[in-house]
Amino acid sequence: MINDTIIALASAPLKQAIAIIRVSGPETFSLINKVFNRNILNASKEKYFGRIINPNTKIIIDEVVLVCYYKSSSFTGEDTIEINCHGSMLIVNKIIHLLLTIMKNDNIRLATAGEFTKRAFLNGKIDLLQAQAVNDLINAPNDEALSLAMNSLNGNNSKLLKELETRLLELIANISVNIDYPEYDGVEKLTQKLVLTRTNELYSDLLTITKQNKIAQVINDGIDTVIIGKPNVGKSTLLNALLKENRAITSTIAGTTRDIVTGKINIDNISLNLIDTAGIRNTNDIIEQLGIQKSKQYLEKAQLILLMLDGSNILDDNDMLLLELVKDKNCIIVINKVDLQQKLSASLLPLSLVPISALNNDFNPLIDKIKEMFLQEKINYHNNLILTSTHHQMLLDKIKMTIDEAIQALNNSVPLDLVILHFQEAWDYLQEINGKIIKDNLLDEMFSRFCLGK
Ligand SMILES: Nc1nc2c(ncn2[C@@H]2O[C@H](COP(=O)(O)OP(=O)(O)OP(=O)(O)O)[C@@H](O)[C@H]2O)c(=O)[nH]1
Ligand SMILES: [Mg+2]
Repeated sequence: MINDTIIALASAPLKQAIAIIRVSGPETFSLINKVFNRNILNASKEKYFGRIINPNTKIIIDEVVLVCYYKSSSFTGEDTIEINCHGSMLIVNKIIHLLLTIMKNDNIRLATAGEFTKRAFLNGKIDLLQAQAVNDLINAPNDEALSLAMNSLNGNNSKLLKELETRLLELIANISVNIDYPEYDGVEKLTQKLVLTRTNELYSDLLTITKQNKIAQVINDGIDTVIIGKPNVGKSTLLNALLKENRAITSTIAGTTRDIVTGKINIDNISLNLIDTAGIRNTNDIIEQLGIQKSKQYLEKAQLILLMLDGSNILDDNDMLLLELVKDKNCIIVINKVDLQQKLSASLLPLSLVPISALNNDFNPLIDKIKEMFLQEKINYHNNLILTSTHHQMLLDKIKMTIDEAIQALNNSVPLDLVILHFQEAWDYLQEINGKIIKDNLLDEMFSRFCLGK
């Protein structure tokens, strides 16, 4: 309930120098006033230094600084106080427990994940794209993702969404006028032509936006990358080299890795969600077979496959089997162990090969290749609407589809009063993106991905 007063630890639940407890909602000031040694009810200061005291036992819990935000000046749009206390979880828990129990009021409760941001949205302090940006900002894995989130948080993205809205509205208006005043001869033909030109432009811009969103998704979420190859080619050595730690066991014995091993890396603006797998070969070892089965499952889900071959050996049947397996997939063929004398004959392989030496940390050509594949096009986030939530991207796809249907209809000279229905449908999807049409469960779903206290 929006009338509840909510409480949460906004900093990490760790031992640290200072912890911040956030309180927001109508009872905020009266609640804190009960446990603070100074009266904050009629004051208008922004900061207070004082003590949190249990009024029943008179025991001092901590010395704190209160940062007070009055309704319109707060992030949530409600009365909010941030209690800066000493960063001991024991103190934090005592303060939160006191706040939850002292007024014996059921409307004072712990916040759910993302509830502060949800309130900021419901109270009109930020729109849905900016709310999403708050979460993106916190979770940004690299500099580019940070810039994307900042660009959305500062409202530029919302401005671009509005521009899209205006264009769609103009189209709807144009057609409506035609439908309402059909008496002028030839008006319908004129409108049809004008609307078709504008709709084509809109569609082509939607295509660009979709393309750019795909890149943004890669930047934000990383690329699910699976390393495969027959045993002993150096898959786990590459994983360790990329992660700069000995995460997976490596050895000269074929069949060392039995299960999958994962890790995340950020190199420049590329984030990889790496999965090292059991070497794929024909084997009678049952455990190894299970591992191989798993490797094949991950292969199916991967956005990128690194198929590793051993450059110091000739190709064998196991390699050929793997090459066949990845034929139609998004794959880079990595030739490892280039530090050794090379025996592998490239003539049997596809043209583009990436030579590396995992053992010597010599993998830059691989990173360059990945960048070339995924980040060839730069994101122009000043001019393009970037939607990072999957739900918003799905809505954008629906808009694109609907606009395409409108184009087909216009090309087939379908009467305008039928064509307009497509535009109206697109309009509804757009309203869902900007949060003007709210589907309640979706809102909950979106904010539940946030951290507590945010
Ligand atoms: N000279 C050289 N040796 C390497 C290189 N990469 C890996 N090796 C060696 O090759 C052997 C096998 O490496 P692993 O990383 O365990 O191979 P794997 O592909 O994970 O093998 P499985 O887990 O059995 O499928 C180890 O002795 C590594 O030190 C390399 O670039 N150069
Ligand atoms: Mg291995």
